[in-house]
Amino acid sequence: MSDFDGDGDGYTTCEDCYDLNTDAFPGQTEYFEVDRGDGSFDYDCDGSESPMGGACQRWSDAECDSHEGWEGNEDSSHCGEFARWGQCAWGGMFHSCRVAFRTAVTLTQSCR
Ligand SMILES: [Ca+2]
Ligand SMILES: [Ca+2]
Repeated sequence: MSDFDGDGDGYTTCEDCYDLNTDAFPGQTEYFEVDRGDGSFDYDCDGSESPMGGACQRWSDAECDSHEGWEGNEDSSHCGEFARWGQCAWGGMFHSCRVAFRTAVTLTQSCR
């Protein structure tokens, strides 16, 4: 069983974090809007679900204005769901890096 490759993506069950989807394998570089089949968006098998582009909150004051990102923390809570994306801006009542309201659009957050 150790060298079995159920989905035929070239990775055996030892290496493949999900052996029922050819898009899920170690080193996957694409992002996906639907889960891989078991509710997880960890397509690249690194053990976490990372949204494409990152969240505004990941950037400091100095970096914030030069990025676009997702509203909220950089976690998997919006993978596959609609989320706010836009130009990041520092400030507001929370003194943090957040999506500037006027630039926000609603997109499906893709992850890997
Ligand atoms: Ca796979
Ligand atoms: Ca991952």
